[in-house]
Amino acid sequence: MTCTLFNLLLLSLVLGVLGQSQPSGQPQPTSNITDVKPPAENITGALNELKGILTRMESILTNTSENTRRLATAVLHNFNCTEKICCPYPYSRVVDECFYVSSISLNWPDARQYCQGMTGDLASPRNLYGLKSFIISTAGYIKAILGGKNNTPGTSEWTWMDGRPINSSLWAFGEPNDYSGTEICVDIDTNMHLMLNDDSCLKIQRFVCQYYSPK
Ligand SMILES: [Ca+2]
Repeated sequence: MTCTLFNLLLLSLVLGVLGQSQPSGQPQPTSNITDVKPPAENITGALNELKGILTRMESILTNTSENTRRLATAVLHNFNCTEKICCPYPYSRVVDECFYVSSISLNWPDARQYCQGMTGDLASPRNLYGLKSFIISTAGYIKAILGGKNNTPGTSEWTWMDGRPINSSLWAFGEPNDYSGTEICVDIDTNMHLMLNDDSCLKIQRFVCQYYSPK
């Protein structure tokens, strides 16, 4: 009897608990859709994922830009070019200039005509030591005509073909000396550290042409 009473009390207690935890069978009110809000952790996760995507895209674009730059540099180098100038055959690129060292020998006026026939002129190097190194590596230690001249003999107004004054620190020791009294044309002696010399325009020598890209 005692056991039966205990069982009844236990059953009542369970039913009471179930009655509190579950709805009474009446339909629950439906929430308005505008009241539905995504959990904050989902928004944070989506933003982090988007941030990761943007970071990867930025990395891809950066690598693409760098690879494009390297490709352009390689193409320019392959075609004997820099960003400033391309050197068509038979010119060679020396720093940012294009030079050709002749195998034949001519006097200064004929050498200039030869260079102009190659869409160039006698060399007016901005990087004289670069040109000197190029001459030595391709032709050895030689003397060669350059595009420098004194258009007003008897003065020190030495200029390159492009009109720039010739730097006086580049003359060889004792030059220009106008030794023959007719030395108004410039040549280079690659044996010398200071390498420029005034010489007769009629002296037959090898020469250096320079190419100028069309403007
Ligand atoms: Ca001289």
